Amino acid sequence: MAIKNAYLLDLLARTEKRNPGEPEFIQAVTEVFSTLEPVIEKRQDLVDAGVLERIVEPERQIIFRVPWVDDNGKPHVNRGFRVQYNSAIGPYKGGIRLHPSVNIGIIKFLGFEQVFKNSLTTLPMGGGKGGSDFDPKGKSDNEIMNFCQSFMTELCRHIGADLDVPAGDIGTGAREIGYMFGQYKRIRNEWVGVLTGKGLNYGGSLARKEATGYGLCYFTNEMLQANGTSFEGKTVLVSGSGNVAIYACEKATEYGAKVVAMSDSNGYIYDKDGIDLKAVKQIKEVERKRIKEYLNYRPNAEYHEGCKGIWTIPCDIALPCATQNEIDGESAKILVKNGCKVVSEGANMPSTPEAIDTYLTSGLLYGPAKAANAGGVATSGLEMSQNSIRLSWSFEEVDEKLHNIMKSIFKACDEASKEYGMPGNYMAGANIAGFIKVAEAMKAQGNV
Ligand code: NDP
Ligand code: 2IT
Repeated sequence: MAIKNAYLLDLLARTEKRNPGEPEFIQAVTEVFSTLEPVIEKRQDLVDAGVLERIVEPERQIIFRVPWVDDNGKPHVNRGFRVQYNSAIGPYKGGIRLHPSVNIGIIKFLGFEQVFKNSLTTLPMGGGKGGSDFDPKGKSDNEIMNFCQSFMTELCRHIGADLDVPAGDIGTGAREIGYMFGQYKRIRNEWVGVLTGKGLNYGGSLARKEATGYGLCYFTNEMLQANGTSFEGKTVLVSGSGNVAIYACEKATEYGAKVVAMSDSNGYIYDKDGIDLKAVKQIKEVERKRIKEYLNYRPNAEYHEGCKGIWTIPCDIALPCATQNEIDGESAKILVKNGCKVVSEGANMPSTPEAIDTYLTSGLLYGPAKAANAGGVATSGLEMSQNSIRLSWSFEEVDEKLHNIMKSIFKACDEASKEYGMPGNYMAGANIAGFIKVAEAMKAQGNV
């Protein structure tokens, strides 16, 4: 969607100039701005309070050296990041990404998205994100531990249970959170809920592991039902085969859909009879191997090199759950040509602007990431609550709360899209609903 408003265009140009070499950050800001025009026309008070100028500038950005030693005694140096983006409605909250592609622009875009996402969850959480260009692939447990301890040795000065609460993201799961939590506790000499996604026997929440994927399907189910359809009997593509992808596949299958493809950064599997999720869990969660191993379990399935090809498989519903910009304009057009009617995002910003334009002009149901994948951080919020009251809730209790949160997120997106004259454009609805709550809190707290 093109931006026409002169004020927004000018601020976007200034933001681009101040953040050179950060295309993903500019992409995320541009998308949000493209939907805010009707809001700033109605809410001059928010413009006058300088909210937009402040919202494109993170409150604090921390960059640090992470030295560690591999199993052969060789020293390595990575770069660590924490962007404490916005604390208007609660402590900074957001994951830690460990992937060689990580740089300040990637972490800043993720932090920016997190602000609006966390606002949509209905829970009191600000937005932040962190990570490192460390590549966990092929590393031993000992090397992962050395890295995580070094990373936390610096990070622990900047976070806290009421200040900034990191969690998992790409490359950071229960193992990494465990090592980071141990190091925090050792240095600070306090046991507090400073990280979420912890193990179940030391303060983790039931259903956190499943939450992003389940939440994605809960949100998508609401969107489907509001438009007179359902998951039942639909053919679904799920990209990725990590935490989000696995539990999206599980819940979509429970809802009566058939997931026929999954992927990793090397290639994708196509199983026309429906993915055997037990095999995927064994390969990915237990053995930490590549998705092509799937053929050892299901010899009739196909494996293809390269990740883009997954979007050429005919489907009704696409659930991108791997990484940013994984669906470009060309892939979006192929999806539409093959009959895809729904794209709902488990990953953060998985669709390029050209892809989003294709969804909107082709009349697809489009569930944008900051609404559709908010179930993970929402359940992290529930983990924080449980840590604070020193109790643990049952799986059913957490799952029910998650389900209700996802319903309310869909309702907020739907209502905002209608109120601001773009009915059915849930991207606009999510941006607007997420923005207004944060913007009002910022205005109320003065120019800080
Ligand atoms: P995982 O590390 O568990 O899994 C990531 C998956 O995506 C892997 O299959 C990985 O393949 C694939 N992938 C990663 N980078 C690329 C790439 N550059 N190209 C192709 N495939 C890639 O991460 P998560 O499942 O936790 O995260 C997936 C997405 O969901 C991310 O965008 C994340 O920000 C988002 N998200 C995660 C939440 C969570 O709670 N974990 C919450 C909300 C959003 P390979 O193994 O080959 O690298
Ligand atoms: O992108 C995300 O929302 C996450 N990686 C989860 C963050 C969290 O704090 O649980």
